[in-house]
Amino acid sequence: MTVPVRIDRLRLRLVRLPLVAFFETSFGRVYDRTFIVVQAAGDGFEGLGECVADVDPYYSPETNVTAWHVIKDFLAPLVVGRSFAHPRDLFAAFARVRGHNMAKAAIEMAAWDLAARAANVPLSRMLGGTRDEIVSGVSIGIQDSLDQLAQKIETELAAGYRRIKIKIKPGWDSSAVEMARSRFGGIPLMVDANAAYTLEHAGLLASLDGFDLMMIEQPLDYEDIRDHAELQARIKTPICLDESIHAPRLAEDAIALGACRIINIKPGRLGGHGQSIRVHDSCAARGVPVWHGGMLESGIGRAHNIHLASLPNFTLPGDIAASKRYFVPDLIEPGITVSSTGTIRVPIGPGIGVDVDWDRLEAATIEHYDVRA
Ligand code: NPG
Repeated sequence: MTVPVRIDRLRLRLVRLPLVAFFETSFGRVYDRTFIVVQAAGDGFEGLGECVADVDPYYSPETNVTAWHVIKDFLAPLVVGRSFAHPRDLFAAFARVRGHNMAKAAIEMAAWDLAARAANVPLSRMLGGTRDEIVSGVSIGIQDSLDQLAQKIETELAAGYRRIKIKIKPGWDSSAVEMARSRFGGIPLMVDANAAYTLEHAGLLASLDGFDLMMIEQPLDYEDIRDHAELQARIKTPICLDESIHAPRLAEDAIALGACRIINIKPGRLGGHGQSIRVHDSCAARGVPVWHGGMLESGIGRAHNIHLASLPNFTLPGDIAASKRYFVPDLIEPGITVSSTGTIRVPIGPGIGVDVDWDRLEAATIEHYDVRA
């Protein structure tokens, strides 16, 4: 099927928004989020994308500064003034540029939104989505105390979230899991290490087997696929890979090597919706479930994620939660909401199907840059 998309102009905005509450991973603590919003215009329509690169290169090698540079100087010239038979063709058009998936994804996803708006269909339909609501879980950062963690878990369970993910790092692992299990019983529980361990910690990680976790996410370094395979052979808890999987081929290799039994899909990490669908499909063909990660996105990126997570092999609750957990107000109005049973409705309007509050976006913009044909 062709879904023609033409890009006449790109506008980049560097945006900063304060977070409602700090978020701490094994990389450190953040209080606000700085990111790039891409507006892609063509044929009288405009699509939006959000770049998930951060201020620092701790989660991935990209930062806002590298993404801005790569989009402006290398990627934009490859697409502005051009027509494509389908938005998935943008990734191939970027092939000369190595890496920089988050920069590529921001443009590619804006092109999908643009194409879906021009075709007057919800993005989920164009992506191959099959459900009208998704099941939502939360990611709870590292806290100052176990009591604080307990309070957060209690609040999120009361809000209806269907799975709790606890961030762990050496020194904040078994005690946090033990507390969560003893206070909250058999809740759907998982942990995310953000690559904070090495194989030397295999004994400690194996000791988590007793807690019946749904999975342990990215325990080892992002290049250690073989070590993950060795670890998986030594522990019962399924390993889920995130950081390590930045190309469809790596997902196939990791599964073939037994390095993971679950994969986290984030379109920013993979280079956009097209690459994410490839990973989704190859996992489905291999009987490996996927779920949708989160990168503290504003409502723009969050809406994209919801549409993607409506595909059939997203069978586990993801990290896509309500806007109010992150930004009050969000860049979209109304924000994304979660029902009392932990579900989010997939927007049904054209494209990403949410309304940007342009005054808010303008007020949050630090810098902008236009590329025209
Ligand atoms: O709810 O959006 C969310 C956050 C989910 O834990 C989450 N994200 O490692 O997956 C991660 C982590 C993250 C957030 C990583 C921001 C990098 C930046």
